[in-house]
Amino acid sequence: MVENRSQFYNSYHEQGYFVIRDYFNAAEMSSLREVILKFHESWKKDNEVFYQEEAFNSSLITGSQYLGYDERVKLFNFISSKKIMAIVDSVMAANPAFMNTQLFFNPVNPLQKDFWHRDCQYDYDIEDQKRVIQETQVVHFRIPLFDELGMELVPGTHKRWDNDEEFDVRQEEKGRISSENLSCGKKIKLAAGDLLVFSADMIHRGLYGLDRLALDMLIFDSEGDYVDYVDDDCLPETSMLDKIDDPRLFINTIDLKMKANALVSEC
Ligand SMILES: O=C(O)CCC(=O)C(=O)O
Repeated sequence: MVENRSQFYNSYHEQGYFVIRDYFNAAEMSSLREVILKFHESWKKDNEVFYQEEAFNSSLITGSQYLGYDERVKLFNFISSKKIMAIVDSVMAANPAFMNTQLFFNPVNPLQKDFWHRDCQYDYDIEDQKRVIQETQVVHFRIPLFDELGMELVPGTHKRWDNDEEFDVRQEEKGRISSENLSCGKKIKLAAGDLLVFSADMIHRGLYGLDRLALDMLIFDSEGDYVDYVDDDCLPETSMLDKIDDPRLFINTIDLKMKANALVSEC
């Protein structure tokens, strides 16, 4: 694992991603699937129109709206399990913090196309996007629950700015559209049990098809200014913390929230 750790670190920092095949065993996958499918079925019922018309993901999976106390504890324990923390620690700085979870599925409308983007483009203008990709990053840990076509990524774009083709396609400039193919796109097919780690700010798109249902965990470096993105309800309740084997990820976020709240009340 020590050798692998430096391989993971190098791949992530040079390419912006890496995949570990068959990382989770059948028992781990079946236990995860049980909790996630319970969430997904309830979420779909509650969001019927959105689901039918345009959705391709849901979020806040660890929140209290669709899962009970024990199911949430189980999910928190999966997210911060030894296996996942070993990978988090191999690619991230000293104090990784939990941001959110998302669940990606196929849109109901078969005409809806998968699209290229950097996550930061929804929050920052162009000049700030250029800055943000050079600073602290948010990392996606993606776990497909069923075999899927996976993701398409443009290696190296977690640290470099777009070329003209990439920019025009993802920003839909000069008559281009974000679902067009990119010449440097690399398709990463994924199977249930694989783990894909990739930078949220690299140019990427999910590939629709097969029985896609993938859990994404978003983790950020505590040095980054991301705590405002965290929904309190997605964090473990205080009474859950001693039921979580290694609650570091959540405690780091809770500490950041407390500091942010203290600053607001000082002003
Ligand atoms: O799978 C998808 O549809 C998109 C995934 C994605 O963009 C992300 O995880 O940030």
